[in-house]
Amino acid sequence: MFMLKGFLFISLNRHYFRTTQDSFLLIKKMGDGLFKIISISLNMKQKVMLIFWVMALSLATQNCQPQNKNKTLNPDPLIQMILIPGGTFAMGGRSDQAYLDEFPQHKVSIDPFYMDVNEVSNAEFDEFTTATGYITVAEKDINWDEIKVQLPEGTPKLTDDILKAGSLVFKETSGPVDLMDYSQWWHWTIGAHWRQPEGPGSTIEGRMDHPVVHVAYADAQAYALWAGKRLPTEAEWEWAASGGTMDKYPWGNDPIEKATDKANFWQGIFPYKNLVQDGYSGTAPVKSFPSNPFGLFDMAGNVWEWCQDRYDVTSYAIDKSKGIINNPNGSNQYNDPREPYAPKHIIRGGSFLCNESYCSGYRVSRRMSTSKDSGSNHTGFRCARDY
Ligand SMILES: [Ca+2]
Ligand SMILES: [Ca+2]
Repeated sequence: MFMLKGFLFISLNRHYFRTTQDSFLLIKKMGDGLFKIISISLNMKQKVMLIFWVMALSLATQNCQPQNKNKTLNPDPLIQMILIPGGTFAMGGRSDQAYLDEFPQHKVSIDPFYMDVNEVSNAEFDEFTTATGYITVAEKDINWDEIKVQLPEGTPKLTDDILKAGSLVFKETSGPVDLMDYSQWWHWTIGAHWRQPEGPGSTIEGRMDHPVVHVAYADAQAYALWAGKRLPTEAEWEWAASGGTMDKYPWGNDPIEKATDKANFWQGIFPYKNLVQDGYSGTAPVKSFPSNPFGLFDMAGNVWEWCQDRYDVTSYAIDKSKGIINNPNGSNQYNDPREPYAPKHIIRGGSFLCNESYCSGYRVSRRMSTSKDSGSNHTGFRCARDY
């Protein structure tokens, strides 16, 4: 929704509506700054104004897009994408290891769509920022007015040094800790962002084929828009990870202790003893492990991946009540009783930090959520695209 020259336009799926008692106007966005009139009912005076509106609308929305200085960097969005076949499947908990929010299992049908073969790499994200000048959330100082609404009323203002640009970085603990207290291993690190994953002094040099990390939801969306893609829905992601099977993991049903050649996760005791039996203590280059039956790499482990959907603990129950649901795209509200003030989106697939004692994020049906403005050095994304 946006205002233009005093008129309110309602936007929905690239369509823009304006309606009054004596007129109706429907415009569809065909590309950057390009609009097509789909339906119109106007009097003569309004018709005279129409050309001006469409021109101004084009200019206004061009200013809202990441500036694309070099479109030839992404000549074909389907490069490195795979067509995922449509199908109907039982979404949700598929083993006795499933958490409460993975239930109820419910029938979902998915239309064919394209999915990135690999997690977006540092090299790919670098092409995006070079072409557009985009600055990620983690590279900007924090606006207290924006985050205080996510905190309980009366929370005192954070000090300016904490509000400086930064992100969350994992550090192993020296020994066993309370696994409910994630502040033991997650550290707010000023100066940590995608080019400096471990903070000042670190670099992605030599890691350009690793997945990009420290991306917030808005960063992933901005990249996807530039690439002519979008984020997958949670249902698309689960269907894609399943490879069309009802197996527990993207690699099949081989137990986790025999899967060190299947995915990048944590072997040993979290968060202080990483045995690195899979060869990687942190991120691995994308495609380092075998693909799943649909040809997708790292659907289990390496980095968590953002999905479109808002996190709402009730969304599966609501979807189940509708019978077989086609292409669900999640809830229209944020609803996590554990963190009621934080707008959280779904992340999927687990990371190099996942193991059996903590999150088992590499299971196909495992759901996790994170605040939309938070990045960390184990969260990235991949994109989807309509067929
Ligand atoms: Ca590992
Ligand atoms: Ca992954």
